[in-house]
Amino acid sequence: MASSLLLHRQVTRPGYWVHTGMYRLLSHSSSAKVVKRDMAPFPQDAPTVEGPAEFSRAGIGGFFQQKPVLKNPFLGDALLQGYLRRHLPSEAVYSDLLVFGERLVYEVDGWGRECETTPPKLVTYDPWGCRVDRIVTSPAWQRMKDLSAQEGLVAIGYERTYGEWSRVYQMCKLYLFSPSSGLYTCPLAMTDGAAKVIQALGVSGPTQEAFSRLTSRNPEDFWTSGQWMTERKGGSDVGSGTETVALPQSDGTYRLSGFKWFTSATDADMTLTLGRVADRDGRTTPGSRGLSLFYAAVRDEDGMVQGIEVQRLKDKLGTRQMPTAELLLDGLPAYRLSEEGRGVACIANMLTLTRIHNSVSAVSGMRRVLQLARDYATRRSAFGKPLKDHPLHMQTLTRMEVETRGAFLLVMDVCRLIGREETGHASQLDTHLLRLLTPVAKLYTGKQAIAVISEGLESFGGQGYIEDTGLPAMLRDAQVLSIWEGTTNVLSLDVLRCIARTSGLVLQSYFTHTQSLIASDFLPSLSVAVRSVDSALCGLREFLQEAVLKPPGYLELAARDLAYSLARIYIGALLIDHASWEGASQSDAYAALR
Ligand code: MFK
Repeated sequence: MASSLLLHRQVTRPGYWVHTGMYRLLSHSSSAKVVKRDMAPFPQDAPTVEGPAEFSRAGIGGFFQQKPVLKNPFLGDALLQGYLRRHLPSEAVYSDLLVFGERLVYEVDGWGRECETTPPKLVTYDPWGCRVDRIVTSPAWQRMKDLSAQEGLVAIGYERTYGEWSRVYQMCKLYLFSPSSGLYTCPLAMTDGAAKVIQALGVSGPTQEAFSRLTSRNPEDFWTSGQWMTERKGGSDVGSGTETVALPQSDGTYRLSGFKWFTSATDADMTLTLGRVADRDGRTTPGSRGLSLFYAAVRDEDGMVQGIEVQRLKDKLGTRQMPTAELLLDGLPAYRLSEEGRGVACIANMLTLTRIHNSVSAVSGMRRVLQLARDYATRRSAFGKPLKDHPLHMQTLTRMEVETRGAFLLVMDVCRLIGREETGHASQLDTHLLRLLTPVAKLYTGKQAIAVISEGLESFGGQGYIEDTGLPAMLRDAQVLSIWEGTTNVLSLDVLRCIARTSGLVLQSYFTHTQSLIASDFLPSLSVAVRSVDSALCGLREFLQEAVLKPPGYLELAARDLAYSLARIYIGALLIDHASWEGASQSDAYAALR
């Protein structure tokens, strides 16, 4: 009654005649009769004052907010350009990334959305009842595969045209690609990891073809690889959780039987996986020492899965563009690649590389949301002026920028280190740093990506929460970055493990190198930042000296904080180092000071 009165009162005010119709609808609702406008003599009922035309009938008002516009992500990234000018000043690289940036905007980004809106499906049976277990992906997902080959997104890392900087080049390209890729960077990470494992073990026999396909630029030949490590009992604890058994065959191959609980991008052509070789009596060795590494082709020549049943596709918070499946391995033909019992040690190469890819994706997500938020700040006005003129809003974006810059420099430094290692240029210090900083970068950027992207969504107000803007998917997809390829805690413990295994040498290298980054000729204006990093380094050293005297378990509890400190101090040093370069900009100096 009260609402009817209110509505009735409103019709007397200009511009609200439409409520007359609503009033009629409400007052007739008890008899379940809907009064249609064309049935009711609407003009007679309506007040004589006409409302603004723009709010009449089908009109919904004249204001429409301009959406944020994606521009060439390479051109919009001053730090990336500066970093390359400093370390890899190649005309060819510059122009490749420039052209690729255009392609991303005008072609690929739309495919990425299509991957999200057309998620993969599992077809278990054909119309005639035959079991087929076919994973059907969107045409856009297929195009991503072709594009990945054409653009050399894996190949660049193996062609090594730019020597020790080839990985940096490859990862810069992936960094541009990732937010538009519809998560295709996931299969590429595993593909790259598989190629690296195969190369490290020596390309021969069945892996010869695999290696050339994984690193091919020809879409016809290009293969992707899976990385099936996770079983129901073991996500992080691979050593005790892996139940898959490998039965030796008379021809030297194996048949794998087991259940893989998470297999990402399961439409892959091949996979690397772990299993336990059974002896003649069917016995296996428990724990990590019983695990061996296997290579398997996923499909036969007719394109049918062989020795595999796809149980179901996972229903996930994010990464919906990509099929993640539960697989029953039922006699999957496989080749053993590692020595027996050396599975974890051999797949570690894959873990290193996929963790680097993960870090690249994390920082690229931060950069993308920032680019969009910054563009939006020029298009959206509130309280009488564009968002870009609101100091608090811009301060928030600036904080995101500093975080993103720091993460970028950390990740690129790890890419630099792996490039040096792969080309035989790595010193002992580089090798130590690579081992220590890979988990540090992965865990730190994975968490920061979630924080920065979440903040980024907020900068669009309610629109950041609206599904078909494409923005919520960014946050959903970021959430996985701190989970897969080792959770934050597992990686924090990996940091402790590598410190222990090297008797602290990785830390020694860390201190030496970080100190050298801030000890080189820095600008006088950066002295505050230098002092700050220097004192944090001293604090960290003191903490570690005390920690080793504490009871066992103390460091384990501190592992996450330790890893974060390692990340933040190193980032501080990298920002100072970059800002001290002769070609640095004012923004570089500002970021270092922040
Ligand atoms: C866009 C990016 C997309 C990324 C792709 C995502 C696709 C998703 C696919 C997956 O999620 S696959 C599942 C990923 N699973 C994990 O990451 C497992 C996390 N758990 C761990 O990392 C554990 O720390 C680990 C399984 C490695 C522990 O196993 P163990 O057997 O207890 O390891 P242990 O005994 O410490 O080391 C065994 C050997 O491996 C040692 O070599 P040696 O025997 O020669 O001494 C270690 O040095 C070596 N190793 C272990 N971790 C290593 C490593 N080497 C280098 N780096 C590491 N991180």
